[in-house]
Amino acid sequence: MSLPYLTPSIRIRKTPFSSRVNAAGVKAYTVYNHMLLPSFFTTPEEDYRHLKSAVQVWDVSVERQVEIVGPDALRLVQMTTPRDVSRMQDDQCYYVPMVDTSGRMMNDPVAIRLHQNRFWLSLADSDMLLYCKGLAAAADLDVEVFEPDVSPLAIQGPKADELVARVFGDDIVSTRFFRHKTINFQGQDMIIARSGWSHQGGFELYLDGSQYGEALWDTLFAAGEDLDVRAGCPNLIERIEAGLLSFGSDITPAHTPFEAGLGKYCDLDTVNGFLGYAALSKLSTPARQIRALEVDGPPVPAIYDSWPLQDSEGNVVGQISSSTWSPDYDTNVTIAMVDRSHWDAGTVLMAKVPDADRNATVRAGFWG
Ligand code: THG
Repeated sequence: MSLPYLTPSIRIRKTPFSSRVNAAGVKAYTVYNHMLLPSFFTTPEEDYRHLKSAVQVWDVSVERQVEIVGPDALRLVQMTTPRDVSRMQDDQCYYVPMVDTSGRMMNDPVAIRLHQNRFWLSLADSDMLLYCKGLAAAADLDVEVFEPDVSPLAIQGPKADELVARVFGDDIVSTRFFRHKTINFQGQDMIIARSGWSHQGGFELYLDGSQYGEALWDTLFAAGEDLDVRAGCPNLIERIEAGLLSFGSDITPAHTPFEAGLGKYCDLDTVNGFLGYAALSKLSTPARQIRALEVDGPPVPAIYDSWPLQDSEGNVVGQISSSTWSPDYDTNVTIAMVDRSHWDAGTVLMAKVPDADRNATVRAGFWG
């Protein structure tokens, strides 16, 4: 595979783990929240095989945190999301759509409640720090809003529990899905949650202090040598199979959370103080929505621009936004936005793949 170069620059931020990621032989990077995110280490296929059978350590520092702390912290978080965060426990994480006053998606972070008056928003790729600072200033809220020196490191794969047990103990392994506990590393407390951008199981450890990054990385690799622990990263194939949406690709500021398939995180009956409430209430019946589609034929080429989906008369009724060959399901797996008229499972559409027109069948759900 030949790839275009990414020119390094000071503007593109390094992470506390970059020296170790480079030493591990990263083959390609992308940029996310103005920071380097590894794309693959061997090939996407080999990374995928290994992720599904062993354990990987992922530098996901790009999941930058917006910290919101102070008496109005809950109020500010609630202004940004239709998910009701009022009953969130202080060891809890919520997947939350962040939605503007026109009812459109701005981001889809993991919100983490650390204390009653202290939250992190673990961002996808858009500048929500600026939005949150703007709201706090305009509404004269009693909060501080800033990006802390916190960088998530994900530990993912079927052997993630074993690795975490060895390094941090069985009590940490007992953490439930989307709950967090506190570990201590070299005298520094850090949050660890059972979460992560794969369906292979595992944890996200929120490195608290860049100066501990390399030592933390080395500790995990030393403890996991016989588990074949390797450097990894969010994997294109596995995340499409799992139906994990990528903000900026599958969902954009053009879409409502209902179109994004995130209606189950919109608590319009109970939410109080969400700024997009009036607009979003009028948009609760989507005209198009995220779907999993299977595309016929040999492995599809890499996708750089979305591929139109047409009906039998040639009308455009949707767009494929993510696409790849799946070795395990022996087909091309894709994520698309499809019009209501054509979104029922079993509907066959024509995908305008750059190399050929191909049949694409709407599925009832994702693969993994
Ligand atoms: N972890 C953390 N921060 C993140 C991500 C992450 N920031 C960027 C990006 N990923 C945000 N987007 C998502 C998308 C999906 C999920 C998490 C973050 C996710 N979804 C579960 C699923 O679909 O299986 C459901 C979660 C739930 O229902 O509670 O985990 O990965 N820290």
